Amino acid sequence: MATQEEIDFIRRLPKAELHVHIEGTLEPELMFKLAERNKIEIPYKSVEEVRAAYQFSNLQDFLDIYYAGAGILQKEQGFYDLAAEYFEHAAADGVVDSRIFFDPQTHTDRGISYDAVIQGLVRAAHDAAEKFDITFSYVHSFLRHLTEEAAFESLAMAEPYLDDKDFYRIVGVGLDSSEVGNPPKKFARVIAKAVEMDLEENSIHAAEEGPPKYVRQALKILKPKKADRKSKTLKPIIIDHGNRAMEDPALVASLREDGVVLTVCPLSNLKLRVVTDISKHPIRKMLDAGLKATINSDDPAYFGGYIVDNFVVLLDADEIDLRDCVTLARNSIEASNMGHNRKMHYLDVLQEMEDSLPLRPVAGAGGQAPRLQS
Ligand code: ES4
Ligand code: ZN
Repeated sequence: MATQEEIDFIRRLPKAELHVHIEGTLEPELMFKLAERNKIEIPYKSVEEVRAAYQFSNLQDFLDIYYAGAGILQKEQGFYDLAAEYFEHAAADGVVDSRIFFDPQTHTDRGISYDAVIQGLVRAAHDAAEKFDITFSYVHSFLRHLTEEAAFESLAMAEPYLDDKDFYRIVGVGLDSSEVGNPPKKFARVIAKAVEMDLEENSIHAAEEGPPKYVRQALKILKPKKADRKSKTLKPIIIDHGNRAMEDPALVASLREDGVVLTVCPLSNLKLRVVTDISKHPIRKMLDAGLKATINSDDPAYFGGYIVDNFVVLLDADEIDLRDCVTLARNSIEASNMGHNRKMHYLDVLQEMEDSLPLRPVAGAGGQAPRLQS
């Protein structure tokens, strides 16, 4: 098991969280509070009963419960409270920048205005930025089980908020929800439209449950066109999850060559049975293949932990050591969209923290990976 000192070390690592769904941060306690405030009946008697219901056998199983939970969010203040609680957790875990997905269609399809959603989320983010050392951006995600047309309609709702980028910080679009049968190419045109609207920091959930070819499709959609590549500073290509890409060696090679960032979510993978056992998690293979993996919490209220817990579950299983933790944190800071000086500062901090660690044993010497004692 990880020692307290090791957990503290991970917590102190400056980290960017690149993959968290704000609706997935709805803790049962807040669920009850909002249900009472909005006079909504929920089919559970207690917080414990809700937590006990969070047993999933696959992604769809989870999504059904997740969308039902999100139905409790009704007003701007609810979205504020939701995000405010997330930022408290994130800051306590050493997150210095959050790239947050939100699912507008989940709310607008039941009559909640886009304005209520985004104003609540953004107000909480600015309050958090004042209170903590944290910056943020929002990613407008499309539900891939719905139609392309619905995604176009949803994208149009974001338009009034795109001019004030400093305030709203909607920086890109995402693609989430039921993956198998809803390949990235279904949304190629709407993502191209988003790019025309200057939404460029896009990412696609791919090969969480779906086949490696979905990652190939996603790369085709996300790769900047040659003309754009020259004129603009290069942003990394981001694939959310990407687990099953590891089944395809040629794909792994191209992910490495293009420096594609993978936003990996270990507790999510365990809870949704993407892996049967943490020792079967692809993170080790990803790191050994030189891929830019990062660690993220996905839906922390549903999967049993925030970002530090996601590092710790891998450390506990000896899939990674503390030097890997530094690498993973460094990958996240490098991939984040924070300002240059801020980025350089955190990279310096990470270097110092890495230098403070005991050296790894020489390969073949039979030594154990270094641990920190408490
Ligand atoms: C999600 Cl874990 C996961 N996968 C796909 N879509 C999602 N939306 C929220 N969590
Ligand atoms: Zn996700």
